[in-house]
Amino acid sequence: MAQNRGAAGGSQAPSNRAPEYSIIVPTYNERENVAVLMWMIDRAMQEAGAGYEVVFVDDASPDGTADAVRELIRAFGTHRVRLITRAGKLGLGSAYGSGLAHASGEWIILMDADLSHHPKHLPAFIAKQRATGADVVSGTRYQLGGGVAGWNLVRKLTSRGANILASFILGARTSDLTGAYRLYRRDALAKLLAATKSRGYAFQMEVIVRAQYSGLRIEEVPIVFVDRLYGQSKLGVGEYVQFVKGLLRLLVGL
Ligand SMILES: Nc1nc2c(ncn2[C@@H]2O[C@H](COP(=O)(O)OP(=O)(O)O)[C@@H](O)[C@H]2O)c(=O)[nH]1
Ligand SMILES: [Mg+2]
Repeated sequence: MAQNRGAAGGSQAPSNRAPEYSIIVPTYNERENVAVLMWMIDRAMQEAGAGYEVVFVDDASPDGTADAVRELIRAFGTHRVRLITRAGKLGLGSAYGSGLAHASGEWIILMDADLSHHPKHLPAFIAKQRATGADVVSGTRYQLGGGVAGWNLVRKLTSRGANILASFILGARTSDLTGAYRLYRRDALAKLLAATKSRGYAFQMEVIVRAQYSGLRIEEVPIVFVDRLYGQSKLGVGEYVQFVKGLLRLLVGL
């Protein structure tokens, strides 16, 4: 059973076995966030009793995020923290792909670096995956126990509206299509990434809709999304345009 394989806690000696979970964290200018994030991930994964590694994928962040990650490698060890550096800002979709190519876990967790995806939810993802045998466990803001903190009404309505619209148009059964905090069976994620063409928030939507359409088992866990405290979000008008374009393309293409 998965429980037995995941017995390596955070404080135990490094083993040569692959970790059960690889947590891929794309970063662009997250210098202030990565250390706190790593510390909280380590605690959460110990609580879950799960062996893990964190794979940071940094796109030459001008703020020196990569150096902050190198310090974490020194503090936590090369079995716990890995750093993939890329030459420039190449986008989230390909960052997940680069992370996956270097990840050794059987299960892959994708999460943002800015603490919007709180590591305290990790044990719930893992418990759900272990209890149900799901291929994908998706964090949802839109079920009981989930939510958003720090957003104004306009942003809340935009996100909720986009989700309702997209669910209706695409027949999606998942309640949070645009969230990015998810756990995947490794081979499932590889196939989904290879097929997905959208960018921005439409990317997350395309991945989960493709997962549903290809018959993968999807479960959800409620998460509270907290707006970032440090650094800059990528949200802008361009994101909305890309989302609508992505939605239309999925409508005709899937
Ligand atoms: N490697 C990489 N990471 C990125 C890129 N764009 C955003 N990120 C990271 O992806 C995560 C989500 O980005 P964020 O700006 O917080 O998006 P938002 O929360 O939707 O506004 C954060 O960890 C960012 O640092 C990129 O082009 N390359
Ligand atoms: Mg964010």
